[in-house]
Amino acid sequence: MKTSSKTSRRVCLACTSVLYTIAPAGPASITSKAQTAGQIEFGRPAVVSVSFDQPTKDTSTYQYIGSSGNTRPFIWMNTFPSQGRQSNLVTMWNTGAAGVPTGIDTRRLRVLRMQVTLCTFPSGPRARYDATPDLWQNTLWAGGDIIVYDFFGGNIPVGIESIPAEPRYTSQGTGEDGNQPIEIYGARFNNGWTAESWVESGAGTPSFQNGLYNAEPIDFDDQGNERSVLFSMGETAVEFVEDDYIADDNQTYFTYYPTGNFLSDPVDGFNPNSFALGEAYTIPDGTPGHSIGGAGQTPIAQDTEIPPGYRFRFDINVENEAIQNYLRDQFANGWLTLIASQLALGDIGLNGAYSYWLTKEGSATLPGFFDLDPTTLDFDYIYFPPGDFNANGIIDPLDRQAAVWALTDPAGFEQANPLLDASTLTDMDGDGYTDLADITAVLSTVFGQ
Ligand SMILES: [Ca+2]
Ligand SMILES: [Ca+2]
Ligand SMILES: [Ca+2]
Ligand SMILES: [Ca+2]
Repeated sequence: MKTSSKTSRRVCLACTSVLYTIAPAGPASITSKAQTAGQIEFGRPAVVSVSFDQPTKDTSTYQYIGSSGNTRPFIWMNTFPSQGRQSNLVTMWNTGAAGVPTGIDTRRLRVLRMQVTLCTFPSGPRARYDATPDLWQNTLWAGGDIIVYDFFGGNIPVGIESIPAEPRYTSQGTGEDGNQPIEIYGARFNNGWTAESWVESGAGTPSFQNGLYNAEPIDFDDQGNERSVLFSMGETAVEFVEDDYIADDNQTYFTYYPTGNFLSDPVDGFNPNSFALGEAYTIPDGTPGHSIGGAGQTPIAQDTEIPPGYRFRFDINVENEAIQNYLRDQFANGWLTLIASQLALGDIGLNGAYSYWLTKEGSATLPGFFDLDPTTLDFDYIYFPPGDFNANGIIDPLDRQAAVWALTDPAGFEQANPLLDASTLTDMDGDGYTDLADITAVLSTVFGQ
């Protein structure tokens, strides 16, 4: 049972140096050692590993969950029956306190690997597992019976209406319909809030103000533009009215029911680019913070009901440059925020199959039998401070020759070490240009030591 928050930071000290040749002229001569005028020793960048066994702060985008220890991606404010992203698990990580450089030229940092794990609450409703992305058209009304309740918001069924599939609905086949992947996204804060200013205690920061969620999930389109994914599923075209309804018991109820028509102006969705999808995986028995009564877990199959206290693993797509840039920008401000979302079908009676997620408050209040960490985060990065031209992570005399090379032959410099970007390294003040001020800074930083 976890009693305190642990954050670890580890620098790889076993990194070896690699010798590269430095050539007197252009890139053409780099490949020929016979033509080298000398040698420069590039370091292999020290890899820094950071690990959190719980978020610094976590909450839900849905406003009535509170800090009771679980949270649920659910849709209650969407047009139902349909799927929605109105409620998501928001996790905020104080990376600055964990030693990740802040206030930096973000191009000097690169995330090599990032993994998140996320655990379902040990009780509550169950969603089904889906390991693959779904088309947004698959999230629309698939056809079937819609239960009519005794009044808007009521939960006593009084009738059933059979409504065909929404015209844009697309089946993805057996094993793919009726389940949804668990996705990780970035976050956009609204109304002036930030991860740092977000208040968890007491009433805390409200989820919704001035017509906006204070934290909403975002992705990046194929051009790298930020998008909110709150409405990525499109709006269902099932038309409802609130009026008198003659129920199965021949009584008349003033309630909300489907007319049998579809909305005339349905809104299209889009296929979001998640940062990662949740993957079922093996956890050995007895793994601290990842076991129930000492038992770990085994992978579950596609389309099976997700067990209670079950953990998913997410490998963030750091090779995507828009995601890489998001992570860098977050680190520069000292906080990384990630949002987990799983679409769920909800009906007007607020029924549906969805997942409760374990928050840090929930983890802390579980009986000792449930040794379950909430969301966890692990990542590796490299960083080149201004003045470090030979990429060993520090400023040393060997940077002098490398600085001259980067300034006079950037193409050859980059060809010799593809991890390095000469224009980034020579832009000492990070304003996007290499100019006289940067040359002066190189002289004082690298040659003035
Ligand atoms: Ca799928
Ligand atoms: Ca599916
Ligand atoms: Ca150096
Ligand atoms: Ca500059």
